[in-house]
Amino acid sequence: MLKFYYNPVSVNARRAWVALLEKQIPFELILVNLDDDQFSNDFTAVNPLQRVPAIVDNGFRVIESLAILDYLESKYPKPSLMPSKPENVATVRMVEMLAVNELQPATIPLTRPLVGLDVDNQKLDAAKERIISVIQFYENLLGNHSYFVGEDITLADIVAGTLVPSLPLLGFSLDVYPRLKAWSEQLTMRESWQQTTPLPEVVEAALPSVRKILERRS
Ligand SMILES: N[C@@H](CCC(=O)N[C@@H](CS)C(=O)NCC(=O)O)C(=O)O
Repeated sequence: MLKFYYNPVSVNARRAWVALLEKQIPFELILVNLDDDQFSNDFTAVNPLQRVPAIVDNGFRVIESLAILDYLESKYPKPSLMPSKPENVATVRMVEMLAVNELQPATIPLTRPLVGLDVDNQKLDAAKERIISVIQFYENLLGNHSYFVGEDITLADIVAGTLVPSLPLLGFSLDVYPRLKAWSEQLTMRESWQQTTPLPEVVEAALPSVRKILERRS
């Protein structure tokens, strides 16, 4: 059975987890405690970069969440989470890359105070501006559709939709983005989102390890 290495508070892992559930792929959930278990010999053998997520499927190892999503889509094409029309492929990729390269890094300055780390006000303001640019772009892109590409969920919704709904928890309201807010509420009602939402006590318990990770990266 496919092995999925994850941690419940990892956004990177959650996008792969949601895709596994949406595709109804049977998998074994393997917890990697981010309080240094990521550096163990066993896990380093799975991912030499020592990060979650990782999967091993029939002995084939994949690291990097977006690569995992592409692998799952190719290997388990039904139900499809990737459209085929060129414009739609581009839309999915744009949404994914903006989430991973722009939005996710911009949430770090907002997260730092929550784990007791200081944050430079200039960096905080720049991060907020970045977040506004991305979510305004998402808001426009959604138009009157239920999802980024029409009426069916795709990888775009999974990647952005495992980040955007957390923005209010970081003090960033979605109230002035009504389409994105409705999209976000609709996604969080799906079984795959409900199953992968970390419990508040799990988040609370993970704060010291999140702090250590952020300290190492700054
Ligand atoms: N680009 C990677 C990022 C993976 C990543 O940073 N994972 C974090 C958890 S969200 C991690 O395992 N951090 C452990 C550490 O930094 O020690 C992906 O998309 O899979």
